[in-house]
Amino acid sequence: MSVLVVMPTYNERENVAAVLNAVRESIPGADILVVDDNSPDGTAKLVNETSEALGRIDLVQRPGKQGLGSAYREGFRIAIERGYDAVVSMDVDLSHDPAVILEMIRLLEAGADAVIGSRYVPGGATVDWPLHRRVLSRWGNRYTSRVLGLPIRDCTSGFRAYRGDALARIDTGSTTAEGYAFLTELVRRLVRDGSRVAETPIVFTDRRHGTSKMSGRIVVESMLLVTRWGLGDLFNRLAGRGDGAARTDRGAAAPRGNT
Ligand SMILES: Nc1nc2c(ncn2[C@@H]2O[C@H](COP(=O)(O)OP(=O)(O)OP(=O)(O)O)[C@@H](O)[C@H]2O)c(=O)[nH]1
Ligand SMILES: [Mg+2]
Repeated sequence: MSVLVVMPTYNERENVAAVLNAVRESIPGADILVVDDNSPDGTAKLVNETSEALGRIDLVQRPGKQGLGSAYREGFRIAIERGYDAVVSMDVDLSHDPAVILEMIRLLEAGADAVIGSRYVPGGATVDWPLHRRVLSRWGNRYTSRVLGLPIRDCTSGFRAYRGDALARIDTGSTTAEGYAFLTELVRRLVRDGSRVAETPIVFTDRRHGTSKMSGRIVVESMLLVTRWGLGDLFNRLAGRGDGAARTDRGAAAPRGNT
């Protein structure tokens, strides 16, 4: 499979070179695309230097901070346009272990349309996260799965692999969420499309360098959007329209990886 690893960056100067090197080492055949929002800390300069050393690293530079959702929309648009078989997404703060990418690609080859690196399946974990982040993520995910009827335990993990054709089918360009709600928006579309979504365990480690971009606004956006989507589904079901429930035509949620 031809693979593109898409990485959004905002002020990741202390992490970006290490992540790029680790990805190239884990999966030497993969191309890399960094989407940077004019990070004031000079992340882009480090990407260019690393690119000269490693090759096959593209950088998209945007004029200013536009959010995680927008960065992925841009990265996925390019991935689809270039016809990659598989597209990987990951954070650039060393929270996601690039060694897992190979397992994700293996699961795509075994028939999954998308693979989510999941903290909430057996074998998955979060390490070093403060209690409030653990509680927010765990209960946020429980709420999300329940309200949207999604058979997925970690809807907000940004560490994923998708088949390029599955991404193209769900029209990622028309998504609207700005923050990590974008990740839920994609899972919801995949499941409704009938895509096979697998989860494979990951151990998520809190960033050691740089600062978090999580904000109250992004959390509120996620809660409001999930609630709005859930109410919309409920309304459609009550109104007798068939599009309210999660569909599983293509066998969504199976296979479940090595869980
Ligand atoms: N291009 C771009 N990247 C972003 C933006 N916001 C966050 N990122 C990147 O997206 C990845 C995930 O970021 P977030 O999920 O917001 O969380 P985070 O900043 O890693 O926060 P913590 O995990 O709490 O440390 C990281 O690589 C960030 O640098 C943005 O507005 N634009
Ligand atoms: Mg992070």
